[in-house]
Amino acid sequence: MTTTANTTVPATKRDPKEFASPLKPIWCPGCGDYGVLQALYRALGSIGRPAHEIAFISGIGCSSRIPGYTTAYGFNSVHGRALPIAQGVKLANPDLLVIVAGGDGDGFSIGGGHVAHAIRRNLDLTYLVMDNQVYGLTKGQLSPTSPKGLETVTSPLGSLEEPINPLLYTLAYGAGFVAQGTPADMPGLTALIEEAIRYPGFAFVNIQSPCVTFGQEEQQIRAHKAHLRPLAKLGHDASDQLRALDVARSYGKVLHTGVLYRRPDPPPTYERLVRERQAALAPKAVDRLRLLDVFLQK
Ligand SMILES: Cc1ncc(C[n+]2csc(CCOP(=O)(O)OP(=O)(O)O)c2C)c(N)n1
Ligand code: SF4
Repeated sequence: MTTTANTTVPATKRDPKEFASPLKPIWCPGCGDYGVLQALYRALGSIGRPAHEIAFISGIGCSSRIPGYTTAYGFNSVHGRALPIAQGVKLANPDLLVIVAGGDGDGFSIGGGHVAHAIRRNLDLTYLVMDNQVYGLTKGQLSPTSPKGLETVTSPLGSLEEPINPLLYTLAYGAGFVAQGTPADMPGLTALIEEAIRYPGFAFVNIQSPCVTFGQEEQQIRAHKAHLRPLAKLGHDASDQLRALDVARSYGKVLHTGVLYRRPDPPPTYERLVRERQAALAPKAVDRLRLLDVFLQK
C-alpha cells in the first residue's frame, strides 16, 4: 500500500472490466461520454482500489448517468447538487475514494455556485466535467460554456452571452489540480483521471466530450486528435499557477490537453482538519461528561 494525504492507494492494479456494470449505456452512438467511461475504467484499474471502496456522485444530465455504468457505489442525484452531496459523503467516510461527475450545465450553470465552495474547502474529491458546451439530456439548449453566437433552441438567433471558462474559474478559486483532456486522446485522458484521483485534495478535470446529436461541429473538429495541443510537448510547467492561468485563457479557441496546474505543496484536506479538531476536542468532551456525571449524582 502507498498512502497519499488521505487516500490509501494499493500498489496492485485491477482489471478495468471489474468496474463495468451490467447496465448498458444508452448514450447516442458516437457520444464522447463512451470514451470518458472507458478512460475511467482504465484509470480505476491502475488505481487498484476495489469497487466497494469507491463512490460516484453525479447530478442530472447525459454525462451524469456515469455512476450507473460502474460497479462502484453510485448516486445519480439532483441537477447541480453533485458537489454538496459528494462533500457530505467524503466527510462521513473519508476512506472512500469519491469521484464526482457531470455536465457543464450541471456543474457551471445550476451548480456553479457550489464549485467555488468545494474548492475553498478542499476535500479530497475528483471532479470530472464532461464539457459538451450544450445541454444534451434536455435536447440541445444553450449551456454556460456554449460559445457566443451559438444557435440553439433557446438562442435561435445566436447566443449573445460570453461563455464561462471552467479552467479559469477553477484556477481562480484556487483548485490545487486543474487539467483538461478529451476521449480523442484515450491514453492521455486515462492518465489525467488517474493523476487527478491521486492528487490529495480537490482535483478538477475538464473533459471536452462532444455531443454528436446537439453539439457544434466546431468543438468536434477542435477535439480531433490532430488539433490537440498537449501541454507536455509545449514544455508547460504545471507547478506555475500564473502560467496555468495564461494557458487557461485559450479555452474555447485551442484545445490544450494535460495538467495545467498541480500545486506542489498541497495543503491539508478539510476532512483531515475536521478529524484533527475532533481529536483535539475529545478530551474536553470527556471532561464535560464527567462534570455532568458529578452534577447528576448530586
Ligand atoms: C432543478 C432542475 N432543473 C432543470 C432540470 C432539467 N435538466 C436536466 S439535465 C439538464 C441539463 C443537462 O446538461 P448538462 O448538465 O450539460 O449535461 P449533459 O446532458 O450535456 O451531459 C437540465 C436543464 C432538472 N432536471 N432539474
Ligand atoms: S444527447 Fe449528446 S450528450 Fe446526450 S447522449 Fe446524445 S450525444 Fe451524448
